[in-house]
Amino acid sequence: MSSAPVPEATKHSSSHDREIVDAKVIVTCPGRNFVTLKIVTRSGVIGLGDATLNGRELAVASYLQDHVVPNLIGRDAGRIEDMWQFFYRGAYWRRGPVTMTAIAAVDVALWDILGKMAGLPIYQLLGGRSREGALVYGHANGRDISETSDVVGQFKEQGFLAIRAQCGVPGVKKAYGISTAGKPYEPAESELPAETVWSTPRYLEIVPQLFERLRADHGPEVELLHDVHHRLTPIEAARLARSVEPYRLFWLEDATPAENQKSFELIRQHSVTPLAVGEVFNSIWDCKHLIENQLIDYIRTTIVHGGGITHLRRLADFAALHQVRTGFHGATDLSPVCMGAALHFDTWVPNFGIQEYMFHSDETNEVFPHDYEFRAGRLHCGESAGHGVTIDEKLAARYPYSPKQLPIARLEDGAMWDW
Ligand code: KDG
Ligand code: MG
Repeated sequence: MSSAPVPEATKHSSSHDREIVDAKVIVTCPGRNFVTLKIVTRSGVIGLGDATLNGRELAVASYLQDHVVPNLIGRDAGRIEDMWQFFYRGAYWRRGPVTMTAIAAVDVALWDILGKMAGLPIYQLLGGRSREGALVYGHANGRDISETSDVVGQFKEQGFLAIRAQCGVPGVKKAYGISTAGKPYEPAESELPAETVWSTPRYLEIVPQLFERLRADHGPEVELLHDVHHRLTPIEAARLARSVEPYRLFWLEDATPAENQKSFELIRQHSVTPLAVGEVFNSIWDCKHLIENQLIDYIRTTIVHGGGITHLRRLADFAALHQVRTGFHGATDLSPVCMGAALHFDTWVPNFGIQEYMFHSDETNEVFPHDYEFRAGRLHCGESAGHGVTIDEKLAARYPYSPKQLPIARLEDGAMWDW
């Protein structure tokens, strides 16, 4: 009796084929530093995961190299959940940005492998499409209000429906988010942290003026966002959130540091401006109180710094119970590998809000060819199996690591402040 033909997908997914035979950490600097984990199975399927933590790249590379890679060899790449639990629950020293970024790199590489073995894009593995494209916001910044307004106009012309706006603060040297003339904004620019000076009174004066002008120049429809970047105390944040209410922001981001999650109660008591937070979080525990008490509207923790697709799926489902939507971090220090994975997630997740989108440089895009594309205000993930982002390793090797750290901020009297 002849046996029935084995379906293609089954043929490619025996645990023997899925055995991990190689794992490699690739550090490259095509314009800025990126760390990528490459996992290879016995059947030759390759999965990639982003492991970039801005200014701390080599700490993650070493965690991966010394503590993760030796544990990967010989394991079944198809046991994604068990692998996540192994690296999270199995580690006595758990959580923290370095560990969770390393776990994310493994997790995303395994989802990439699973997609390639199944012949399906990751959004299909997650449960299929919830939307046609992910609404994104770009970054308009200018040295003063007029310049920022002009840049907002340029983004609108390019088709952006949502735009984050930042402007220089008179009397403040190197305000957050403002580039040196003509260049895209990149915060990590020197080998040791650059020192910036912060003035809350000057900042609180200018921001409402900025948004008043943007609404006057650009009308009511465009979605406007703003990032405080952790600079205010809770009561100052409440004051800012209230003062920009007439200009209907899509969100006010990182209005105060969130180590003490309860501090957001103070902002909520005073304002209906929507709040976003979480790009520096790395676990569901960092936002449990914020979400359960509906103190925020958008959670920004993203794939690469939050333990990968497996953990973010859990976080997004928990957020959905409380009407909190996703708004993933997407600065240029997260590699195209993270963006590819994030866009599959955004395409699936029911409680999607928005996705941040800064443009990677041409060199970065050449090292990381990808199939996602921007059309009419939205990013669309591709249909390739996996997450749709690859790496040109020969080209990557031509860009050696270049040490760079994020700046620090001091008050005008010299005391350290939150950057
Ligand atoms: O590495 C730090 C940057 O990713 C951060 O400063 C960017 O706040 C940021 C944002 O919202 O993109
Ligand atoms: Mg931010």
